[in-house]
Amino acid sequence: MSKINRQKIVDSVPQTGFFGHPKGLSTLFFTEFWERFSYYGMRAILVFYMYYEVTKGGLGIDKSLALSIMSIYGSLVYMSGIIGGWLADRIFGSSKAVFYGGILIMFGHIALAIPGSVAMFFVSMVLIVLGTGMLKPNVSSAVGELYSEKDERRDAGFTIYYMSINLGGFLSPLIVGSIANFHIGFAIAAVGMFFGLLVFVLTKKKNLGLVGTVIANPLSPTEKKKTFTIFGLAVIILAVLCAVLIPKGLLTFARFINIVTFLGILIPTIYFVVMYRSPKTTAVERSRIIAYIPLFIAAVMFWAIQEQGSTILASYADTRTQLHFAGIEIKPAWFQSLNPLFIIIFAPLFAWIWVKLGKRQPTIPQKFSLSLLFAGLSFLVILIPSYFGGTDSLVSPMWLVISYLIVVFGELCMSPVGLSATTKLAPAAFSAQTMSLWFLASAAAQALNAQVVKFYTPETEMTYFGVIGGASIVLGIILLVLAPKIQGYMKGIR
Ligand code: C3H
Repeated sequence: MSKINRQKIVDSVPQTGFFGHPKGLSTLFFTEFWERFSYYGMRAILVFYMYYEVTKGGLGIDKSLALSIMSIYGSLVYMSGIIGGWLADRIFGSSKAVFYGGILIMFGHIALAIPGSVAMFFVSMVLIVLGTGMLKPNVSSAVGELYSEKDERRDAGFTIYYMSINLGGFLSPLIVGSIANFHIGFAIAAVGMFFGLLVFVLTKKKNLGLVGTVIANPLSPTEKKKTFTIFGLAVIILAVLCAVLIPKGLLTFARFINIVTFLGILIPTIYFVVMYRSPKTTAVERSRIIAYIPLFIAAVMFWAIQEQGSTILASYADTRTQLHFAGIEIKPAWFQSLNPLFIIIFAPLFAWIWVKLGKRQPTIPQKFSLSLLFAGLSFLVILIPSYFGGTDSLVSPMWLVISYLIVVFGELCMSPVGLSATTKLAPAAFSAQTMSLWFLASAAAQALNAQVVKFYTPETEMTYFGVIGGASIVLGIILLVLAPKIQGYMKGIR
């Protein structure tokens, strides 16, 4: 997008009206709040819906398979952001992408709300994966469009926006998780997305001005024709392959999970190779790409542990934790609210610490290393009750609370730093795709989790948490040792 276009967009937005920020931030805040409310509300009960027996209202899927499906689901949601970003950049602009994405998501939740079968579950999964891929990266980039390049409120704007994500992620597991019937829970998620769409449609004209309406790099009519032909052919080939391979038993759940894991690793690798070898990438930028690789690997390790909060730890909450505590009956889904609650409480503290430390604050690689140490500790701490009480008796919910708290310290060293590091380290010719690259770390992490979670059973619990937690700590230490070297490769970026 040209500089003139950028300024024109900024000028079309009322520059105050939401906590001293552009008014458009309120539209994006509430749209994302409701989208995350629906997504995380759904995810808080989905794992239980999959593995609970049919008599208890579930689908009766094998637990280990259910945990893998949760992971590939999460991975695909982040991978599809590449398609969503592309559609916005080249065909209809981010505003329309957000709207269409929201519609797909709402129908995805409606599909789950209808008591049905495993088939309905997969229809919903496709709708939500595509819808979120269209909505999420485009709402995030719209936040960036609200501010001029020199506007100092930009970082604070992103922090407010991060709060909307976590406010949605905090409230919905409490509400959706308290409903005894899964389908009513999913219906609440659908209503949430409906409110998000309503906010977006009713306020965008007044608050967002031209934001999201400019197509950054539109396809020419010939390119459009070619793209639609390729896309149509790809859909037909995929449909035929599924129609042939599924009945013959050649495309099973397990194989599909393996394919997604493979893609989760392949796609970011291709991104790196293409960026590194591109003639548009300068020597300094090549050095920064080298620096970004260990940071990306660290991010994959971190998100692999953090995301197990909604799979392995959710199952741990359901089957290994005392759910009657201090006279209250705790719903297992409520534990999903802990991470966002701690983020809301501690994000301002971390922001304050970094400002206070100023130039003495840890470097980007050091912060990434810290986040791995915290992530590792969050798994090791769960070994304590098993070590002293064995894996047969139920443990106090406090252990999970402590684990979720520790991982949040890591998240606050990684998540806000990661996005800004990505934008700073990316070669100029690829700057538009940096948001997708960062989300791909999450996609790769969950693609790997789809394989890793298969090793979790109550019997293997201690080895499972010990090995993964230990691996994260070892990687964190290696990163700490390499930090000065990585910093050198970053060529002046801090
Ligand atoms: O969703 C995002 O864009 C980024 N994720 C976050 O901000 C997380 N802190 C959300 S917490 C979690 C993924 C969902 C909570 O309902 C739970 C992790 C255990």
